[in-house]
Amino acid sequence: MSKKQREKVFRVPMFRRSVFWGNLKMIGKKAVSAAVSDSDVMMDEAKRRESFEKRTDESNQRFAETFIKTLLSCKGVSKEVKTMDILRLTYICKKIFESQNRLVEIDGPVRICGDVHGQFPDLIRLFAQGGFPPDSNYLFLGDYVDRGQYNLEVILLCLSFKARYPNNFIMLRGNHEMAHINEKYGFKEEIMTRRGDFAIIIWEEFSKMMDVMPLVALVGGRILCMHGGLSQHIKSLDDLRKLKCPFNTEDDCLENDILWSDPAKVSGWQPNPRGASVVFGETEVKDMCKLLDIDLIVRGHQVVQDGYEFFAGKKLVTIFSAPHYMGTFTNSAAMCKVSAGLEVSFEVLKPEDLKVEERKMTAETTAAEMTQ
Ligand SMILES: [Mn+2]
Repeated sequence: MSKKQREKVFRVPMFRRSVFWGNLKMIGKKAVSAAVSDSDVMMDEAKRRESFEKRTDESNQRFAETFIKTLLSCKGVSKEVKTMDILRLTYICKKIFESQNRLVEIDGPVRICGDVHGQFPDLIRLFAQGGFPPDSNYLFLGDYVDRGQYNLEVILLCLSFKARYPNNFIMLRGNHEMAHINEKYGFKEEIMTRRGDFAIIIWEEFSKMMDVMPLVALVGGRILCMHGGLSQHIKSLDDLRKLKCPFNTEDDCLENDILWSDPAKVSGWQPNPRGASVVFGETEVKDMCKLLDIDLIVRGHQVVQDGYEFFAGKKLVTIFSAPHYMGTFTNSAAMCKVSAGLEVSFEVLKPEDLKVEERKMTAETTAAEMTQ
């Protein structure tokens, strides 16, 4: 397929929210009644693996393209998302994550996005603003799932971009990409509600894939990116190249700090009020930049009013990409745009694009219709 044709297939001309919301309802309904095929293969992990291993890279790429088209065009009406396809996509991405480095080293240009938390229409708005892959490269900082209402659509669209463009679409792990967290905050419940008999297998396969997602990325050798923040266990970039995978999510360890820690107006490393990991002050940020010889730390994990917020004399920036977070905040969403020459700028989606009340109502109506 020529580049021109491919762009034509993936380009979504303009995000029209009424049409989109309408179509989204249909995906939800269809997913609930998703037809089941190959049920014995689906039930047996060894048989599943055998059937997925047989597929060529070309076949997997075509599969990912179809998945992207289904999710973007919202033709969920005629092209329902089958359980077997979800399992295949998680399998393909697990293999990709395992084959890539623990510290993902990439160059600009790239757009860095923070937490999305199941807000699928807003994820589409981000892509509409920044350019749909492969027109732009992306680096997501984790927390695709939980809290929001379209966790499945968000994680599936991101994974299908990952499967199709493994080197240009980077997905880091957030603290919600952990089974013991997302069984409490919405993702597991959404799967159980929407996916019927095979729901638990789907959730387990998502969990196995999440266990091997990378935790850190380095852009142009100068910009360090992660979901939560720093750790006093980081002594060199090599420590980040040797991160454990998978790791014990119960441990007080470097890996958990990267997923959980926060910057705060404190001195030194202090216990985190979240009850997990630590908070760290401006001095720790500046010292870490010197130690690792980097210019900037980009992280997500906290809602910030303007979508981005600097800390420690612009040595650290928090990015949050779920506008109107949970329908209760009035925050903007932002993307951090890094050029080929590593210049940093921000693209902001302001809340006025969609009034809070209007948005809340639509979301509630949609949710009600989906569970009928
Ligand atoms: Mn988080």
